[in-house]
Amino acid sequence: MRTSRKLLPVLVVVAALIPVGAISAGASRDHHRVGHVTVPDEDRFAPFAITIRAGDAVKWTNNDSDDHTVVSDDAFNTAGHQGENQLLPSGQSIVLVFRHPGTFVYYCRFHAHLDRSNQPVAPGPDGGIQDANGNFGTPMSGVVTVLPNS
Ligand SMILES: [Cu+2]
Repeated sequence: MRTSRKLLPVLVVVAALIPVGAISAGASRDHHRVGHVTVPDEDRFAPFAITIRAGDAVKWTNNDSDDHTVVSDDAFNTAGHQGENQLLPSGQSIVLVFRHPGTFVYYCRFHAHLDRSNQPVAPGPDGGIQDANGNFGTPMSGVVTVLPNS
């Protein structure tokens, strides 16, 4: 206890000598910006494509009454998070931080599946939602582009 009381004035002086710029640079390294993707009250990700910088995060929020998922399409992913397979329950959010540049292609496994070329395709009559024109819609998928943090 006596030792720490003696050290306190020294620590205050040391802290005062650290340039303000060094403190804010350290703080900004931990504070990443967040890009937002929502599921509106229908089976799609909005926006479909989002661009962020390395070190930023993407937050998916499900505003639909149904549960959805965020599943990595590993054939195309170069931005990390290979094997990602997360439930995105109704009314909830998930966050992924992207540490390096590349692309993160993803889909919802409840409302799309991958064809032989690893492209997300609509589930069709076995689970798709048919519109008035008889179409099963756009497969529920999206892409995150991560640019270098320069
Ligand atoms: Cu879905």
